Amino acid sequence: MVRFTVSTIALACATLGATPVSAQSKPTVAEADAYVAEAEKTLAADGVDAARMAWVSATYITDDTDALAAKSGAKSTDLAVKYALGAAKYASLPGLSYDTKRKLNLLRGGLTLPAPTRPGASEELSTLTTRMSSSYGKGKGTLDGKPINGSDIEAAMGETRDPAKLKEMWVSWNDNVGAPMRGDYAKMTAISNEGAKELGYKDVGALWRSGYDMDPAAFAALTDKIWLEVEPLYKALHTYARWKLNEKYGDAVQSKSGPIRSDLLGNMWAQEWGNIYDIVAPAGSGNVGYDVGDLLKAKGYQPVKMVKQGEAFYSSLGFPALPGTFWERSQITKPADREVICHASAWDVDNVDDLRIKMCTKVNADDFVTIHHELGHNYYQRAYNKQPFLYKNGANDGFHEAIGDTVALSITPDYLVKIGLLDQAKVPTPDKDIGLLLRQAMDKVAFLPFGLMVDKWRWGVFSGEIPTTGYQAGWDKLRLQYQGIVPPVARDETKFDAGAKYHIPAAVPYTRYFLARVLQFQFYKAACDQSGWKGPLHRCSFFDDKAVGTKLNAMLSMGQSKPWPDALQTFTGSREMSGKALVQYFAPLKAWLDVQNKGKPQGW
Ligand code: X8Z
Ligand code: ZN
Repeated sequence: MVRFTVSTIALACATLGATPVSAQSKPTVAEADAYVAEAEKTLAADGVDAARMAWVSATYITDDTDALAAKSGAKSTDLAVKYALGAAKYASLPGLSYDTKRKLNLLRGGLTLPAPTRPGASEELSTLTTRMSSSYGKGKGTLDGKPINGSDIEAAMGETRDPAKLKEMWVSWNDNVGAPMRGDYAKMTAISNEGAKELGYKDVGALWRSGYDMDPAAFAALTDKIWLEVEPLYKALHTYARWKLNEKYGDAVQSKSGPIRSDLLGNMWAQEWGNIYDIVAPAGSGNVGYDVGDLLKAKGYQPVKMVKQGEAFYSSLGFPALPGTFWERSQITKPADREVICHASAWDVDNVDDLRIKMCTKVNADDFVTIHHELGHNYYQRAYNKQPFLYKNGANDGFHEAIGDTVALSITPDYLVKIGLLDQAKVPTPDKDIGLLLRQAMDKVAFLPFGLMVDKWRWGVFSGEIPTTGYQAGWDKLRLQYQGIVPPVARDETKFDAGAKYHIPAAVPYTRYFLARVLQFQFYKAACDQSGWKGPLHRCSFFDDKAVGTKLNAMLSMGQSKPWPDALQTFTGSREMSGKALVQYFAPLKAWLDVQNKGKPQGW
């Protein structure tokens, strides 16, 4: 299964054989050890069946696979909840070994959406989540009045420059996909909150924040602290991008001050803006001069070849080739004859070597990065496959999301020459460094406030601070506050734009991507330092560096066996997650943006 966290499906189902905590006598350390061993064995075995079920339903959506997936999900949740409740009873026992204590905590906090134990609740919860995920997978918007599926509309939002068409796609997607889910989402929230309370958490948001080897409130404060480090950079990019959009589209479409119209940014969710680099590129000589998507197309790359190219990078670091089954079982392109969930994911079906990706790959720059991203999950999964079951996970979920992105930061002009995609004569000269940095910032920096606000919204929904009657207003408020963007048309409480973003119906926590965005720069800088790179950081590619690969593998193979600061220290020497490496990478761009932005309206 997609082992982003120990999810309910990964913790799959079978007979409930856990060692019971005796009602009469106090539990003993030996009983706690046996309980953990039993849980690991049962959950590991049953997780494989659940993962197979989940794979089939995600790659072949029908009413039948929905029904089977819902049933399988409910059984997995029941089993995981049972072990979580049992774990809570042992957790404070004195004299527990380090591993037993850590694993009991992982068992207690490992569910993403817990169901309460009352009869029927897990079935109801699973039916709701399956229905929402499957509706998202089947979702369609329109372009020129004709239906267009999710992966096509995503690509079209990156390529289209006609504001009317952008608006049509944005409104139709959000109206058709998000709005109908509103009722189900409210029910899902209520039931899973009940489940979280039974496990001793205030609500589901509190459960999610508890998975970081630190006090949950301190974790929330850490994310805010990181945001403050990177916010000036985001504000500078926003000011500059708004100016360029105004130059291109005029006041009637994008005003010179205030928020940016979100459908103009080259992405359905305005989360990454790299697709409109052509609009913001520095005039004349500063421009990069190539687009990775165009290079791939010019050289006749097909999706499988793009994945092979990704694999070759990991091989160059010393990681063994992907197994033959990866190529037989992965879904690399969208099947023509059936509905699937196109949103990219990486799977480790047997927790050993049955690695797969599921994508609807397009030959463009976004998907070239996404391939490296997904493969990062797969190589992480394989690196920790000798760990005990409960440690088969990332040091924290941000680590899991950061590995492939770290590798993708190495897709520099010189690397593109090495793999034959770019002619040596077309390598951007040093005077084009600002263009290169700006292209990266449009994806990496633009994402930061989005990466933070998605779970600010969900934390608010789970805590009740954002009421059921205020879902849309709460979403729009955070989009404005953090990203400085507005929808192209007025929204009201019949809408549910949050539901039009995959991770909301699929219940995948999102703070992981915010963490990954800063962690990947920490990892990348460490790798480049290890390789002895002396030039500008953004020109470094650690392709072919076996020593970096060995050190990376040392961190990856730890899985979740130690608190994340230990893992971070293993690779970077530091125990602190921070935005400093990202800020340092973009420092020359920040200085340039500040000059461009002089005298222009700032903020929104
Ligand atoms: O969901 C993903 C990956 C799968 S874990 C494709 N990402 C986030 C998103 O698309 O919203 C990667 C970047 C952020
Ligand atoms: Zn991912």
